[in-house]
Amino acid sequence: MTVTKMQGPGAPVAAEAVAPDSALTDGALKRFAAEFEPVLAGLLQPLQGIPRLGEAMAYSLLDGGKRLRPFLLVTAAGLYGVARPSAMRAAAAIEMVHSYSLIHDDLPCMDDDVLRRGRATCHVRYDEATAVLAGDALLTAAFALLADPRTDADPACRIELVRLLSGAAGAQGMVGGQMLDLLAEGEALAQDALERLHGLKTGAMIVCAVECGAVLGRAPAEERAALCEYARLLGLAFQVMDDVLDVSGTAEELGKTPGKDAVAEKSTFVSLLGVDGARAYAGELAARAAAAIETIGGTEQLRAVADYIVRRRA
Ligand code: GRG
Repeated sequence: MTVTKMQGPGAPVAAEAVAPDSALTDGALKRFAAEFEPVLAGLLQPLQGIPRLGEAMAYSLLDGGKRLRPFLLVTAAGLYGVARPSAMRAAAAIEMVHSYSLIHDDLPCMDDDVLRRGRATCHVRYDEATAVLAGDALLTAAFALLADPRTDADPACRIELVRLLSGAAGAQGMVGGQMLDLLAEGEALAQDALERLHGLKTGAMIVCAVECGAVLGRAPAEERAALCEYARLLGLAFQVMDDVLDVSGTAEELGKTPGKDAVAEKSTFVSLLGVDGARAYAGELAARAAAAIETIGGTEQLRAVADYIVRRRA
């Protein structure tokens, strides 16, 4: 990827900060998803005893999605040599919370969508009550996974993981961001307000994924902080590109309904900056994200994710 020097606020960023090979990440993500799938299915299996509920949980959790947050967690943990089964369990917890948020976001009382990951949303395939319960069950299962000694032998580490996930998922994170998003429908938001909203709604869980990897790895404090800053910028770049794809992608490419932001009269990075401006901003953010971890050894793969984020088509 050719990265232009950033135009906006913040320090200038060297183009070399971004690892060049975005195909590497595409292939690596797909390989990771294939390895992650049976782990996720195995962890879900004991929770599937209740008819319909278990099916709906599996329908929404398995066989789909980019698995970006789990990939980030496992890759960050890998920097510090964390045992893969431990990292995979924490990654499964993050993906369960992500999956719950998508189920609830698609409900008629929220985004009212019928298409997710290229197929019917959970409430369309089952019914609203089942979708609410499947989301609730995935959310609560995530914390049980993190609290289990098989995730990490040290209770202090497990408590820290639980603290991070509850913070990122709740009122001071994703749920708070979702509320701001609902309140903002029909309102013209300034860029700083839009960034705050998305920092909570989308960014908090991305930061949480990377930080959980650092916590499992007992990363030194300054490296943990740098990884969090990388993830914050990455999360924002991800959201800016989500807005771009909402106006430029097709339902077939995205696996979800495009054009919904305009219908809901939402402020987006595209409405504020235009499509080209938003793309350029996402590129700047990705370069800054990569630069934040440039001095940490072994971070090529994480830096390549920043490139992938701005090139993704779904
Ligand atoms: C309902 C509590 C609650 C929260 C909803 C995450 C969220 C908050 C809403 C999802 C709606 C949305 C389109 C958000 C923008 C960015 C985002 C989180 C996209 C979906 O994540 P991907 O692209 O999805 O990683 P996959 O399918 O790849 O897992």
